[in-house]
Amino acid sequence: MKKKALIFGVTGQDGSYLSELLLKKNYDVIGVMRRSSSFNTARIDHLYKLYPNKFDTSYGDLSDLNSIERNLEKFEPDEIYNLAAQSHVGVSFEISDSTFNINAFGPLNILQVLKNKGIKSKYYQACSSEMFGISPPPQNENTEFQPQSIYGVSKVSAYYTTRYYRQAFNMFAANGILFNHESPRRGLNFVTRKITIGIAKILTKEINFLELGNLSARRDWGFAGDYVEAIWNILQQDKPDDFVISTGENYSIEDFVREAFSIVGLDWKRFVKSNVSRYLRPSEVPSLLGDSSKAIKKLKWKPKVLFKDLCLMMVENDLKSFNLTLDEAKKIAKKL
Ligand code: NAP
Ligand code: F7E
Repeated sequence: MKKKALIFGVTGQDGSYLSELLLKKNYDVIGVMRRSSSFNTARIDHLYKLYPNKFDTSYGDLSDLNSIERNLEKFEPDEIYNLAAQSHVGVSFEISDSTFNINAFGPLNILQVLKNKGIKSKYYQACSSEMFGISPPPQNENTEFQPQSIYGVSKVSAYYTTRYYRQAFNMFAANGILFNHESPRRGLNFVTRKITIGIAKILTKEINFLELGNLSARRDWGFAGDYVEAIWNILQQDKPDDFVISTGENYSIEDFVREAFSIVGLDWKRFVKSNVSRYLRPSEVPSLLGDSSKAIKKLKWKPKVLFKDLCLMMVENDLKSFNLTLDEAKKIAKKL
């Protein structure tokens, strides 16, 4: 039977890839989006056109309980994916109240409505490797949470809230503990995308150098397109459970910079200023490296795109947005 999915956070990186995946699987998809003063649908505009009868959006906000109630009662979805969040760790040091409100109270609001109204949707909660914080790598489902930011703390809260509703009220509520995942649709102020678009801007002389913070932190970077398959899979299990999703490889920010600049033939050291104070965080998560053995075994999931291909995909995409091919970029780089 055809399924209906409701996605909170549909305008974000993962929301757009997950919508595409579900639409290809013949779901009806309703995306909940908040009102914004400028258009925020660039990542999903193609879906309105491609799937006019299967894809639509509805206004709602995780901090607005009435809007959650209205959407859940109106659509009564088979599956709910809560991807909505203030997702920038660095920014969470500056706007901690709203980060906590959206990321921790948001899931509580949704789960309370589901329970109180007796709506039987399956529920997916987007949790994060940031919850592990300073726990040494590798990290898996049994690793202690030692978050280093309000973002991390808010996701720990969302994690336990989801488990609580599952255990206390027998609801199908599951957590995905996803490690960093990137793509050409990644927000411009996350470090990978900042680097790849920075290269295009250096080549087109829009900027002379790129300013970054701490280059020594290590991250386990995967491709968002692969990770939404795991997200979907988590809700297709017989029983609700929690899963770590990662590649099992980690690299430093410096490694990413070096690899990305080398794709166009530039020596990164000439174009990158590091340890720029405005990009340093009051507390850092030094090394994330996921152990996804459980997902590999139970979800039969594994990542397809790894570090080098991910870098190449993102660099090529950002060059393209400046009307440059890789060959043209290499020629310009030789003259810089
Ligand atoms: P993203 O691109 O920042 O998207 C976040 C989405 O949440 C956007 O659609 C945003 O809407 C929406 N949103 C924010 N505040 C909201 C509110 N008050 N009410 C309703 N919607 C709101 O994040 P992402 O990379 O796709 O990540 C998806 C989820 O996975 C997030 O929960 C994130 O914390 C988590 N996560 C991400 C990663 C990663 O590496 N990408 C890793 C682990 C966990 P606007 O477009 O209007 O801002
Ligand atoms: O930082 C360092 C920074 O902002 C990665 C989110 O999706 O993944 C993401 O959080 C690292 C950090 O991602 C700059 O200090 C250096 O060590 O790209 P990021 P994040 O903080 O790991 C987790 C799993 C999530 O759940 C989050 O939602 O890079 N870094 N220089 C920098 N970071 C940024 N943003 N900008 C810099 O200039």
